[in-house]
Amino acid sequence: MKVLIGLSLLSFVAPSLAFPAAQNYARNDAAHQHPLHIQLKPKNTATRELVSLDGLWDFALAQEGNDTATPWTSRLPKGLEIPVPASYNDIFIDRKIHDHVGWVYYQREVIVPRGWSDERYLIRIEAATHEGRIYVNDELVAEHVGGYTPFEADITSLVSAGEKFRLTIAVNNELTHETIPPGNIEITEFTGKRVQRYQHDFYNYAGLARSVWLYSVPREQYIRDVVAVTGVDGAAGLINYTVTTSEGTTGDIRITVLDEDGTTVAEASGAHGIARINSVKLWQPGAAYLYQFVVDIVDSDTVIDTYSVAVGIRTVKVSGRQFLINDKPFYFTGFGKHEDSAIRGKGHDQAYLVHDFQLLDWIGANSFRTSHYPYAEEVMEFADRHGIVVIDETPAVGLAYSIGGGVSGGDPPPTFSPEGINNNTRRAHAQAIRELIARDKNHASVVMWSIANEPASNEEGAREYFAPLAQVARDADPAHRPVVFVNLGLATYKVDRITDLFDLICLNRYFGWYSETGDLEEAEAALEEELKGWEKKFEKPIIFTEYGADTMAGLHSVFALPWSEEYQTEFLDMYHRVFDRHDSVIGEQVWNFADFQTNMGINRVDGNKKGVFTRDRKPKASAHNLRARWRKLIGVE
Ligand code: BDP
Repeated sequence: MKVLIGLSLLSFVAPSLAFPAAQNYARNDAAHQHPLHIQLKPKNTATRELVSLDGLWDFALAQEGNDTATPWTSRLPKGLEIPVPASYNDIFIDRKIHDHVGWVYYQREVIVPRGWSDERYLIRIEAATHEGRIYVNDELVAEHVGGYTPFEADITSLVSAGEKFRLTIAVNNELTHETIPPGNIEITEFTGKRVQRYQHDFYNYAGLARSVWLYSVPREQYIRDVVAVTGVDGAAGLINYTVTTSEGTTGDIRITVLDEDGTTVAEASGAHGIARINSVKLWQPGAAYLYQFVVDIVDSDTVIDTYSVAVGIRTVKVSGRQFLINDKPFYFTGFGKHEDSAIRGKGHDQAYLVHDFQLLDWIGANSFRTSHYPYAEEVMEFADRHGIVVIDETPAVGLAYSIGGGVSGGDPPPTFSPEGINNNTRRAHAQAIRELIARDKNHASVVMWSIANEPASNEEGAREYFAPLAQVARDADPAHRPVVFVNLGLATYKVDRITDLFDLICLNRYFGWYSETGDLEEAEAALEEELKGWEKKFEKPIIFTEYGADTMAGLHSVFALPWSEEYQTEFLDMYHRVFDRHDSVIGEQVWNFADFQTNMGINRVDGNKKGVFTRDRKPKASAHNLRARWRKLIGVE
């Protein structure tokens, strides 16, 4: 077995073995390249109505072995009911559903409110993991590839106000070498089963894990998108804005900015412009302040459409080895997280949302990374309101075949190749970057974009693959936030090929866990050496975006041996000692906030146990140490 320094040994045996066979997998390219026509999150306003379609839906698996979705043209067989939002895998006591590879169907009846006869109305799916199709009665009306960003269907011409229709959402969980994240489907040797393999270390939860909406906007003149880029000019705050409206819009655009008391603090007009707030109150980490940026379309003194976006005014900048928020150096404390809880899988849950942020506050975390995919938009809004800083990540995880090679001991296949991560994967990746930024561009909490987690940045082809993608991110963000990728332990400063393309260095390191296991003295020396190497090579700030040790809650050891709560505590202390010796380190995000589910394998017992909290959010011993350190660091003690 190859010895890999600081490499995470994941719980899968990846395509060591062979590249995935090309999938006979129909994709409607045109459909999945389309951006949302109405980008704004559905919301009740004086001119828009919203009907939640969350609740219990009928559910069925597609016939076995199908490679393409059979359009569903009738009622689903009676029997299974499923909650939306939730991943479907752990809901039923049925291994076939848990392990299913392919399409599933969600179905329910929907009535368009009869008062909507003069409106336009749409179905919006916040996420269908990883591919979704919307059917109205028997008709396919929309399709989307990419499991963590929203899509929509305008159904105005298909169903009249007051009418009932059958809504079916088909969802496919298959991952191929050309999807983001990538994977491959293996046909088992003896029984010929189709099994989903993937390189990433979290369970491939699938289904409708976020909300589904039916909502209305005015029929002809409506707001499609708002971009609000903030700046500061002395004591004043600036909102440089662009409003996009429907083609038929003839009305005037009127902007009103309200403070938290509802007082008008700025006004502007026109589709582009700058709203100026004299004596601005800044959005600060730990002290959020949000203005309502209200956009009206006004025609002959009547408000035709109105929508408001919460805007936090703050600046973000990398300067030398510092990360500045509002021109003050910022030090990140916190975690890489997951959307993960028992039974729901990745299902969005408001109780977990609020409780997780309570725990972040309790422990002194001022930030987290949306490892390894965009989270529900409600999470971003909550972070905006509560002053938590976010590193916002795409679902590009598992783009390194070397990890599987390391585990299996065989020679890994090259990652970037026609049979592996290729031009089609890159197109899907570019799309994932654009959709993330299109959705999250106005969130004050988001201070940078992470376009990939642990790709094979040391391999041939990495630069050709990533240079255009870094540019996609830069072009997509009107606010020009810093762009990063998260570096894999194997891609040390000696062999990495892409770091110069990015604004900061984000390192995931596991000295003392995957290498130097149990030997913190040796691990400390290795970490020190690695950090010095990066510092010498680049004049950029460094964030440790992952470091952690699997820890079995309740396991104790006087020797602080691996897996014990004592080991996790001493392990984290060791990393902190090293960080404190280096001014280049401007952030620490422990892996992980909580234990989470992964594929079962010989390296994982009921999932990944690197959580500082258990899966049901109970603190392990290290939580108390972190709390003491972080609260002091962020100045709340
Ligand atoms: C890193 C990955 C993360 C894993 C972690 C681990 O970024 O997703 O869960 O290692 O091995 O490689 O625990």
